[in-house]
Amino acid sequence: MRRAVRFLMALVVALALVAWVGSAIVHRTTRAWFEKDVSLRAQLVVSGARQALATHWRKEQRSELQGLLAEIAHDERIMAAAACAADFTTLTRTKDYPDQFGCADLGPHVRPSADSPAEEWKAWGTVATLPGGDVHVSAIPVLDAEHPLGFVVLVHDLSFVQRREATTQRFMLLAFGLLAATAAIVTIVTARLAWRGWSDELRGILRSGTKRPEFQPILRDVRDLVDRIVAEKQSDRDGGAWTPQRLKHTLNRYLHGEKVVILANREPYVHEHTKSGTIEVLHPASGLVTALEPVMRACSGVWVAHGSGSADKQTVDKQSRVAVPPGEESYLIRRVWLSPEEEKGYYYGFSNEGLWPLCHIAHARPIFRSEDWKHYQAVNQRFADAVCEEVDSEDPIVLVQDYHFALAPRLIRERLPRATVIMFWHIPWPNSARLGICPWRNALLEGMLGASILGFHTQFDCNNFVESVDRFLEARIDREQQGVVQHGRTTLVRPYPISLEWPVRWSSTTPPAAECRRALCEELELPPNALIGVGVDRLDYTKGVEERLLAVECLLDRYPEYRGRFTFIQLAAPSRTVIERYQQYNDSVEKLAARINERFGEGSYRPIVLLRRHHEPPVVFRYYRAADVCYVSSLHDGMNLVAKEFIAAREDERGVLVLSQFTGAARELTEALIVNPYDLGEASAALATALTLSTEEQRDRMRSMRAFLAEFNVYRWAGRMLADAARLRSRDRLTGRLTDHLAAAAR
Ligand code: ADQ
Repeated sequence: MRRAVRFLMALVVALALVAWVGSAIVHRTTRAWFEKDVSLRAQLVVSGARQALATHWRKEQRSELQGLLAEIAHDERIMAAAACAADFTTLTRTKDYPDQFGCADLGPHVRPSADSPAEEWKAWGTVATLPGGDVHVSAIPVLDAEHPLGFVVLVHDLSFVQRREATTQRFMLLAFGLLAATAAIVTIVTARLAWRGWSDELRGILRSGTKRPEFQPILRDVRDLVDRIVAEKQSDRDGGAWTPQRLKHTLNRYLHGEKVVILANREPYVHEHTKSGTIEVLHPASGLVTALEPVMRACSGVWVAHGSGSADKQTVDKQSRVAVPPGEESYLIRRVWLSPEEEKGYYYGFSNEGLWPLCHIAHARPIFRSEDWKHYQAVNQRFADAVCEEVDSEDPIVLVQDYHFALAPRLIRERLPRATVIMFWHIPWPNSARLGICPWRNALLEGMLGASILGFHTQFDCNNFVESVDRFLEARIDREQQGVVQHGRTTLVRPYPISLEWPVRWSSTTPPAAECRRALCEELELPPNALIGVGVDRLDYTKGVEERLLAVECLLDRYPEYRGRFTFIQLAAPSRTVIERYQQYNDSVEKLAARINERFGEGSYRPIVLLRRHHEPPVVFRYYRAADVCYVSSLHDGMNLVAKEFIAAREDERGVLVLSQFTGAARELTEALIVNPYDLGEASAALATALTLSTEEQRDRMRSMRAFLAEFNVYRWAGRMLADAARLRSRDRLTGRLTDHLAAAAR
């Protein structure tokens, strides 16, 4: 209806425009015609009366001439007439003859010059406006046997022309309007009939599932379009920023209260025994947990994870579940227990000595042992089973997290064929040549393709994955849909760059920047005017901690003014310490820090403060807030949430982020100072720039990055992924019903 009104309005405007232009043309054309007619008429009148006129003229019979003119002026359209002598004096004129058309004024138009011969005399006419309306004035020569006697002036009333013009215009407009309206109605009716026929046909095909080959491309496009429109409409309706409420709302709409099951190796809350015999709850240092925990708090459900804390077993119920967060209890952790051999083979071995270095370009050699692989397979099966025990429908939504569970999507699908499994890979995906190192690459790819959606941080990782499938598996790549089709099932491969909750809850409980700074300087015995740099990492060789410390050394080397003033604080949570490579890394970082401190330390000044322990998030946020610069120097990183946390912590819009170009975050946080961490000259120069950046420049950069993070937060990340999954599921449900229906019909 609205569309029809809009169409009619457009039609009316178009018609008005056409009518306006049309009437101007009609006016000009008819006016020219009428003027020509009047001129000819005047000449006819004069030539009809020429004989009599010439006779009275010659005899200078003025009263007879006057009578003749009065007779001519009897014509209803001729208002007045005058007879002018060859010398332009007035011989006679009718009673109401207008003064402005004097013989002397008109004469030169008839006779161009005083000695013009008879053949140069010519009739002349013009239109003039009198108070009563327009008139046409014609001056026509009167000749007597080739000898000019003078000329007659006839003044024609043109009001009849205006009347006729108005009538013609009215008629034309009416005819035109009728024509246009008829054309519009015919067009609308034809279009509606055609549209209805086409959409009936399409609907019929969609409903019946008929596989008419000629319609298949159109149907796919229509489905895509409908999906996209629905998605856009939904997000428009939700509107505004992504918040926990909006995520909850989105999930309620799509999932109708069903719970989400997350499978991740790391649990968000670890219960540990303390030395004093009590139990404490710790937040592990993990980017995955940092990102997913707020999502889980927003949408509830079950988080299936390895129970790794020393007091974990004491805090669960009979089903190995515990409600978290402490005091809030909005979702459950289902803990899975692993034997030390399982943990060694699956976690430390295959996951962290094999897959982790395989996926990161950080010059660590991947180690693949077949015993580790066996454990990896078995543990994946155990976790997949645990997930299947926790679901509450035949087609649940399951979020499988990270490289510890590459096989789980297929294992879950085997037990729950209708599940919508989203696998999110938090680390980079290697190119196919590098993946080729792994003896079980095909099994990994097959396992992951059990998912309905495969998410990576960047398009680059998606491309690498698709290229690997193309190289190693029998599968079709659907580039248009960004998917892989295998055994008739499609796995969408999409980028979903992860982020933080916004605002980060620790930010609101952290004291203001000046206070954090003062407390920190006191604690570390730094002078109040110290320049502070900060790094926050798990102690992992991919994080480039060595390169970072070397860049600080280079800074002090090249810019001596910072010696004694600049202190770099490295918070380093020990990680995977069972693995030899990590022990070596720990040692070499410690040695390096000691060497730099030895070289540039003086009195109580030490340029590097290495705090090698786990810090709870509120403490980490104090460091972020106190710092002048945060340096994230990963050699390769899926995203890197430390960079985003630093920005989130800086409500004061101060501080500078120096960020490695090899992080996923560098693609989003473009206002950071982006560096190649291997290039110590460049990195140290960036640190020096950061320390001298004006407060306005700091503010502008921070403001822009904070605005980005506020919009692209973790609720959006989860919301988009879950909404995509839910849409896939409703489509699968439809297809499932269709298949059942067709199967029943075939029986
Ligand atoms: P991680 O490799 O764990 O994550 P990252 O994204 O940097 O890396 O997150 C680390 C988290 O641990 C942050 O929340 C940080 O505050 C915390 N943390 C680090 N050091 C700490 C310390 N000393 N004490 C306490 N907490 C500390 C993986 C990928 C990343 C990806 C995330 C999320 O390797 O690329 O960004 O998953 O997908």
